[in-house]
Amino acid sequence: FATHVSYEKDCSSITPPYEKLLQNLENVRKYLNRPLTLAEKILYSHVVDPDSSFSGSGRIRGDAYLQLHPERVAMQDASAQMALLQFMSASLVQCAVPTSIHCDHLIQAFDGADSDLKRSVVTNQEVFDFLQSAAQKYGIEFWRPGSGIIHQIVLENYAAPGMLMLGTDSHTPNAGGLGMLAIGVGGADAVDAMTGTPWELKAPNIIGVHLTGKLSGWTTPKDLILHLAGKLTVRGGTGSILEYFGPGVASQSCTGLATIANMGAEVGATTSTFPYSSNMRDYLKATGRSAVADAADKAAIQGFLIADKGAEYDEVIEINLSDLEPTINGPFTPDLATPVSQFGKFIQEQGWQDEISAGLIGSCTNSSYEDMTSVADLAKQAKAVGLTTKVPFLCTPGSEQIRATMERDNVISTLEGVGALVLANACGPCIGQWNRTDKKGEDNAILTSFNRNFKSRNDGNSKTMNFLASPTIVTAMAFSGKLSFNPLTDSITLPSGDMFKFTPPSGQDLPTNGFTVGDKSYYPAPTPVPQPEVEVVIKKNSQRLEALEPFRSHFSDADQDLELPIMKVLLRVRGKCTTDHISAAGPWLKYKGHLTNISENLLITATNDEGGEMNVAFDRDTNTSGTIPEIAKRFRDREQPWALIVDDNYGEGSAREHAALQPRFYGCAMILARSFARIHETNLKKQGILPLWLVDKDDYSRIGSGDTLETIGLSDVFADKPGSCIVVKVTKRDGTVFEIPTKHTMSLDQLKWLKAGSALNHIRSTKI
Ligand code: MIC
Ligand code: SF4
Repeated sequence: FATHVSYEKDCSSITPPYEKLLQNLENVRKYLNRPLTLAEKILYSHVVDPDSSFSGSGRIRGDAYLQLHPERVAMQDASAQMALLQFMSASLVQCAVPTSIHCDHLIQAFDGADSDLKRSVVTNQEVFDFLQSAAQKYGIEFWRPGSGIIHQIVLENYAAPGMLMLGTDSHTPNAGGLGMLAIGVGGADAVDAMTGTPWELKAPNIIGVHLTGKLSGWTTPKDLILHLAGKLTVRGGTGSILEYFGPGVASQSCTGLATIANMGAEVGATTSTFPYSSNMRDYLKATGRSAVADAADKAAIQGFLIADKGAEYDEVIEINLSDLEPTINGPFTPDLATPVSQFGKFIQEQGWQDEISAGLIGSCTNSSYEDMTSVADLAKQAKAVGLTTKVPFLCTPGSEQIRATMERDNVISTLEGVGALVLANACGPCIGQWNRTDKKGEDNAILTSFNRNFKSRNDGNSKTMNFLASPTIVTAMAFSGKLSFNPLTDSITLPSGDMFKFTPPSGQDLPTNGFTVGDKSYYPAPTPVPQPEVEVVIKKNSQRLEALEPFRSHFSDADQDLELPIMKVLLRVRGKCTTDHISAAGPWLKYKGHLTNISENLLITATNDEGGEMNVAFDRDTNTSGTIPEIAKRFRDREQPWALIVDDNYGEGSAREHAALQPRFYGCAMILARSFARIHETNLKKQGILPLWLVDKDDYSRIGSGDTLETIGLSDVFADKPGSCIVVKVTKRDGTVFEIPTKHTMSLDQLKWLKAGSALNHIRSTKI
């Protein structure tokens, strides 16, 4: 249908340099004489020096380290603080690439958009002042509190087919909905791009996801990714890009593709992308970027925005969209997938209560116009028979543009008419900023259309079972109040005794009357000019912000002994340990810019495998125990370097670099894992912690707290001796000694960070 274009943006700084990228790609093709996948084309065309990266004879995917030039950086208010504190210590006058800051994570959800926003601005004033002054000084686009969630704003304003972007948040891949590569990283990686230092990435493998068939009825793009998460598990995408292809792509709306790409983070994928489609073009036009659409059309004709014929994937997953049904994932992990038709039985088998205590829709994952109009369709059907939602029903629009368009098109009034509470355009309950007053400490179940459902995430209550579903399933369930309700087959009994059954929801992917931008004051100037005279505001004695002291190198004489100092094991962590376990969010979000204060939460929800208790560590030197931060601090005060022994997929979840900064701050030098999550492993390296993989996963249980660890062979790795590897010598408390083999993934550049004490120390030494 025709979409009214309500405005047109200045696209000069947001159109990818297609001609240059195509030229680079020609250069790359000289070396790689084979058809390339779409993701390879985008990635390799951003390599700084194709001659040195591709001229060798080795494998690229899964092996080669690529030095890349991303075109843009986006940061949210929680992670931007550390990123900027690090950027500032590089002493540059401006950012090397266009960069934006988005105030979204720090906004609380108490009683509704207006008052929540006002209150949050007051309580976080000093942080927002800091971010805004840094933005002015370095020429960064600053999106004020209330403007919306980073990923929604990026999709609406900055994303473009074929672009390479970094964001300091794990759901940055959301922008892949526009056929680009958007990668979630820690702040220190963003600083690479912001300082013009090539950003390094091990070339990912490419998993092809072949889509056939068509979604229909209640099944949405969210169900596709919930289903895929069940298949791949939270580790299945590690080290890989998910590249979707096949006839099923073209029928998806651009925002639907963004939902799928968003949750690629939940399976550990580096990012997700899709071939350029007419729906992407329509979305670009509807969001005021016709110039980008025209340029992308041309680049597509030149073959840039699709895979080459015959391109090979490392693995292909087949999904027939016609076979999918709505899916509900959880609780406590995003990969426990149950089709809605089986869900009632699943709940019964587990012996869980059948009651829902709240329904939450929106967030960066699911707040498109299509999502909101589909939900409004259900609300209208329910209203017509006199129903309101049975449980609190909260809605967080993804941006001011979405909110204002919803308001103009009566979507908000429709939702409010059935009992919804519309919250500020921000992360809110998705990141534990939900001031929930009921169910404290009680067993209960909530349904959300968000992307992540680790324990305690939304309301701080570890007994809240949190299930993920599409916005329409969440809504239908909120009307029924029961987990066992299947809206495809079941009816709700009305007070009159009549039965009411929803007809499948229908939404509209783009508004017929165009988007309305809403409050224009939220928009920053398109290319702000750096103002070096501006002073970055850090209040004296602030409890929220603290300048960063460089970490000391582990090596006292860097030219002599390049083994790590002798370490004690602080703790062996049991099972799932996400970045939420390592550095909790919720009330701690306020200390994101203050390393000393936030470090008080180190691993407080991690389980000690020796004894099975949460937040307990043993100090074997004094035969005492304490909380994990207490004992870690003791080690630091004794100047005793320490190590952690951890389980599979350590550091799963977010891009939160605090999860690496905090242990380093207390003196951690090495982490031995059964396996690591990608972003977190890089974050550790950046901050000067050596991540090592256990070759034999059973060695995990042979090492315990108080044991002494020494590296053997690290100096050979530094010297790049062929075949070198790192062995860890373990001395048990009873004096028994044995050695265990490990694997490392350090590139030569990353070794320089370890030697210098952190990547930033290294950058600083090269920029001076
Ligand atoms: C999340 O969804 O977990 C967050 C909060 O957005 C994090 C970022 C952070 O902790 O700063 C993420 O996904 O990276
Ligand atoms: Fe915000 Fe939640 Fe999206 Fe993270 S996942 S960016 S907390 S809305």
